[in-house]
Amino acid sequence: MNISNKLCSLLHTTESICVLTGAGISAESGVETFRGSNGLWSKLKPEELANFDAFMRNPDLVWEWYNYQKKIIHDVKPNPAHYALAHLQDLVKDFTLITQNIDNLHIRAGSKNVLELHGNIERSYCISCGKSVTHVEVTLENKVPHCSSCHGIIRPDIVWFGEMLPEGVFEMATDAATRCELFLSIGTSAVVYPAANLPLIARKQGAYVVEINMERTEISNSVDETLLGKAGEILPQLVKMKEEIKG
Ligand code: BV8
Ligand code: ZN
Repeated sequence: MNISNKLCSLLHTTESICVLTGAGISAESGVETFRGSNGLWSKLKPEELANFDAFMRNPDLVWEWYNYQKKIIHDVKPNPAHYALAHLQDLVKDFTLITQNIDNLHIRAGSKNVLELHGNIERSYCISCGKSVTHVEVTLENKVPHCSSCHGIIRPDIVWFGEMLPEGVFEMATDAATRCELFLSIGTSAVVYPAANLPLIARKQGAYVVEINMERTEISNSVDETLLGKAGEILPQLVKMKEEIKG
């Protein structure tokens, strides 16, 4: 894999790395992406599923959709890309991992203090009293779980289109993007905001921004370097370089 001298020397020296991941980092685990040729959204329309009104109109359908995603996620494992980032965290003093993914695979790979911009499929909460629920009983007949305290409807703890990101999470992500020396944008088409702003915020303050993706994206013209290829192949090589330097 050929990388620029600049990236090579940064890997030597930097102690401040910020990473943004998208669905592409989980693709090699067998989790479908959203916007690729056979992506999830090519079959289903996000506006019909991933928004609050759609949920209130048809909670059964939305729970069916998330249970389908949950089943896939329970059957897969983190891949070398997830493990490489978990290892990189131990090699760098100031390391922040920000993910748009809801699949919990970074946490399962051992990453700590992950900033989950769009929530996590393993968590749910009651829309009436806000009670957080980790494991919902969704039976065939009653597809929509109800709160044991107030009997309100329970929803997935996932940020839908038009919803605010979790309190404080985007602010911490922005802080990390603003102070890092090296920013890695991995496996994201960079079309969803405000997440897609983060690489641009990093670039604006002078970080070296590297995109690791299977294809060029909306931000390819605004980053310093694009490494085209699979995250599961590229990341272990980059982390190995960092490790050799650390000795
Ligand atoms: C908000 C949860 C503030 C559901 C998701 C017009 C213009 C700009 C913005 C907007 C607009 N209209 C509305 C908006 C705002 C909207 C938005 O950005 N819309 C876009 C789509 C136009 N954003 C919001 O609504 C956000 N909230 O703005 O709140 C607010 C609130 C109220 C009023 C005013 C303001 C909330 C966004 C959260 C949406 N929720 N998901 C669910 O997941 O079920 S977004 C969804 O897309 C996923 O979370 C996913 O993470 C995210 C981004 O997708 P990617 O991760 O990038 O995945 P994708 O498939 O697109 O790309 C994968 C890439 O990987 C590809 O490039 C592929 O080539 C590559 N790849 C594949 N394999 C590999 C690989 N790369 C490396 N290795 C491989 N092996
Ligand atoms: Zn409740």
